[in-house]
Amino acid sequence: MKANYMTSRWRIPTAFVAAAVVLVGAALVLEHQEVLDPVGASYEWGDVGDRNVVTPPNDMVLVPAGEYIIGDDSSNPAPDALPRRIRLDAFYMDRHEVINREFAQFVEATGYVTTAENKGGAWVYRGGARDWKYIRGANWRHPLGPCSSIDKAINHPVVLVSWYDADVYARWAGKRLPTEAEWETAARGGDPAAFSDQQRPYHGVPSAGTNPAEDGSANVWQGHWPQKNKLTDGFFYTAPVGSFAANSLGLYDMIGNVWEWTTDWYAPDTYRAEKIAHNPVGPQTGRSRIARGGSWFCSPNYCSAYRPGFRGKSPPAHAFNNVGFRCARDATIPPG
Ligand SMILES: [Ca+2]
Repeated sequence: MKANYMTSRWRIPTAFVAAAVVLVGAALVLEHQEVLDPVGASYEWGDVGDRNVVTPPNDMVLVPAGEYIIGDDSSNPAPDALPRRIRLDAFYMDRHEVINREFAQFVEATGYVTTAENKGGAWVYRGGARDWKYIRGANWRHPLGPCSSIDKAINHPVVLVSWYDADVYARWAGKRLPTEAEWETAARGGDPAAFSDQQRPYHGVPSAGTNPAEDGSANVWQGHWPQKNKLTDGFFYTAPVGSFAANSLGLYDMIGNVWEWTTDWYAPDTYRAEKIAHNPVGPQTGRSRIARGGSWFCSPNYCSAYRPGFRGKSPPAHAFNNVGFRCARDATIPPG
């Protein structure tokens, strides 16, 4: 009887433990489904399907000096981006976004610790109907949280970098971040005539007349967020740089993939300047820095910023897993 007693004593907790395991397991499954279904469920950071992309060199591309028109020429123009005439000196622009491999070299050389690492977390989207969430342990090495990695994404743009991180990297590299006027001019292919054709709202990026939200010509979100990402472009999160056609200057991913920090502070009236500005740099101070180009998260119903004239912005200390950067340099300094 003693044995039975012992047995029954053990059977009860075993049953409880088994039930608890089942409940916890079910909760985890539900949590998993809530966070990751119906879209994004099976994607890890760096997934590229059957794509085999050769990473282009990150040499710098010359954008010629000239007089340009910038501003939102889409069919639904943003009120803070009225067409504006500017004059720019020649400058160089990175051919592609700064990738994880490059950022890792910077960190190895300098011991730099990013804003997200110092804060202990950052803003992450990982699929599903939940919007952005602050995740502890998310940083450039862990784009979806502490259990994720960039092992498969070494040639993808670095993300979860604050404006400060991007600025320090650029100066370490002997470069600087582009101004928003430079960024937009480069995104338009450096063509003074590119603005005038209203029928070609996506001209220059990546090719005239395309709409990445429909044709997958850049890495954005095709379909209605959050229910459906058709993945016409082949990527849920970031894509390796060079996965899509370059614009007419040879610059990759000016639209989509990740937002790109620029030097300018945001002000709603920057584009209302009446005079032709020479190398405009925006206001002296502000609360948010400009970022441009939209990202893999941009869908037609949420964000829809996948055009050269859309002025994105964010507080400079915030880091998101759809924001990165590329660098620029004065043309008077030859590219190294
Ligand atoms: Ca995509």
